[in-house]
Amino acid sequence: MSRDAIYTSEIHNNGFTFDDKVASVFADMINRSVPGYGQTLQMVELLAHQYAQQGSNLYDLGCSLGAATMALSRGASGKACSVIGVDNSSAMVERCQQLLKDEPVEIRCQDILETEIENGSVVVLNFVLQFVDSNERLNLLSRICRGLRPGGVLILSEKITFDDTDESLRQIALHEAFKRAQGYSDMEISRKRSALENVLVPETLNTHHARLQQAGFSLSHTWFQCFNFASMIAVK
Ligand code: GEK
Repeated sequence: MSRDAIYTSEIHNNGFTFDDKVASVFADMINRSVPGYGQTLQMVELLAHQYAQQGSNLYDLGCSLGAATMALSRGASGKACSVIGVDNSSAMVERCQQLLKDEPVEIRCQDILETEIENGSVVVLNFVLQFVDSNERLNLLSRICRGLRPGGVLILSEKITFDDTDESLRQIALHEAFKRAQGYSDMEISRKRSALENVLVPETLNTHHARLQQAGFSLSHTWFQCFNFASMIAVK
């Protein structure tokens, strides 16, 4: 796995994009930046095992290098499901298709706002909705809900914010301590924070749950949280 050193020395004026440089170190970057990332993947497999319905479609929207796509595929094995990973970064998709070339999954280069969701039983948005324009989020979740079979689920993992300023500051400090413990320097942490400004737009758990309800899901709850990262499950 190539080590992420993108923010060690360079000046980044263009914000953050999922280009070839990011794709080439992405596995290392996400593992060392998102506390609990490995746990979310393990549980995507378990949740797919629990909720994948025979002969249905499973979607990993914003699949990057396909880690959650593989978790879906393993979790649903034996149920004749079609597993579809979608990402609009060609750098990610090319690597993903290469990495998963022997796996029974389809990887598409497409904007998830354009992906038709049909006959679904499990849809995953693993740290992706946070990059979607705020005005498009409800529409996307509504389309996902409509494309699910009854009893189907959405697994939604996100970086989150907090209404309480003190809690927010504490959780951000803990996340930064996590990144330092993973070997990132204060300079790298601060450059990455600036690059993600207005690119990754996090929201509170309350906002997410209210929107999931508005989108048509019958219930949702938070099954995981580590500092300012959380994962929810919403059931149609
Ligand atoms: C994982 N889920 O390893 N359409 C398609 N792809 C998009 C869009 C969009 N509109 N917006 C962002 N992406 C993965 C990790 S990373 C999370 C997901 C992170 C894609 C983008 O190209 C990138 O590959 C991914 O969403 C976000 O479980 O970097 O923090």
